[in-house]
Amino acid sequence: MKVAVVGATGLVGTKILEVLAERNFPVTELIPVASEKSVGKEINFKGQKYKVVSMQDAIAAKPTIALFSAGGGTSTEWAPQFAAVGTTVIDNSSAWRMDPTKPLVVPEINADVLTTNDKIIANPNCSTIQMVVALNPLHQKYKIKRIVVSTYQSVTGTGAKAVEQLMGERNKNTEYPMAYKYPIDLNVIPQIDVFTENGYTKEEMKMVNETKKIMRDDNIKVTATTVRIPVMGGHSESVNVEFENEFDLQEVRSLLESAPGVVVEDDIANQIYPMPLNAHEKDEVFVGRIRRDDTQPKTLNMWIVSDNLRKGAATNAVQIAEYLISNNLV
Ligand code: 2RA
Repeated sequence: MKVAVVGATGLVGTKILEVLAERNFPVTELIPVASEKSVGKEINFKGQKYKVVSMQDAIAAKPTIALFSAGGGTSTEWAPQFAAVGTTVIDNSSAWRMDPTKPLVVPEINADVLTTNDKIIANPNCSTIQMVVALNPLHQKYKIKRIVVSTYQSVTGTGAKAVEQLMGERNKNTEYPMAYKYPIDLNVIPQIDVFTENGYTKEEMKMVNETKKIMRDDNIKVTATTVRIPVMGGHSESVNVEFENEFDLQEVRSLLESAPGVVVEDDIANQIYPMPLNAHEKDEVFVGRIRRDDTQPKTLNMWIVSDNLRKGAATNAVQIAEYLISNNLV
């Protein structure tokens, strides 16, 4: 299968290539695409060198699937042009996520919405993906009423420049780019993306809106505070969730232990709980600190950690592509 990776030289694009190789995705021809300045650069895929090509050349090659991670502007301009030649685009940007004509997919939850007509498929925001993977099995059983989430997000979510800033500060280098307005090492920044007129950031509103679309329930109330922290391995989330119906804590644990894509790490007697250090380079969503919120009925607290470059982006996108193949949708 001809597969294009658009944004092939970025953090997520590079991870997409890794995941495609790891999962032995049936790539017969790889078409790496990046900005004009990167055209001609060589990338490695499964021990073979490939030259980065332009968007126009990639479209002319008519790939079956194009995995995009190149920002919203690029996706808005170019995804329809790939779709016009019959390519199915799976896009990591926020450009199409809330478009009512485009599916927003986490395979463990709502891949059944996909049809052969879907030529542009949106990959949800990383912080949304890990939360809904953990919460969906509980929603199915107890029906979620309200979610209060605070996130602790890796600098890798911002990209290579942010990683350079963190490493530069930490190693006391004199030269490094500033991805943030403030120092990030030994600090936390309570802002991810720009502020909107309601005082929330775009990142927070992504969690609010995408959760309802993926879980197909507009009645779910979500309020979020998203924070950038100086770690590499993944995003962490403190989630307080109120249900319509009463739950049993042991049953909650069992539901999570048997949930697709979830690993429960919850043994406080031995200080076992999820951490980005352990989630790094893994594809699962790790859940721990599971406990009842005694301050109000039918309410639970939990801690959710996942590698944002993997399940939060590359792995989820490749899993969508795998679903398309296994269900003859491409
Ligand atoms: C972030 N979720 O972490 C956003 C985009 N990757 O910055």
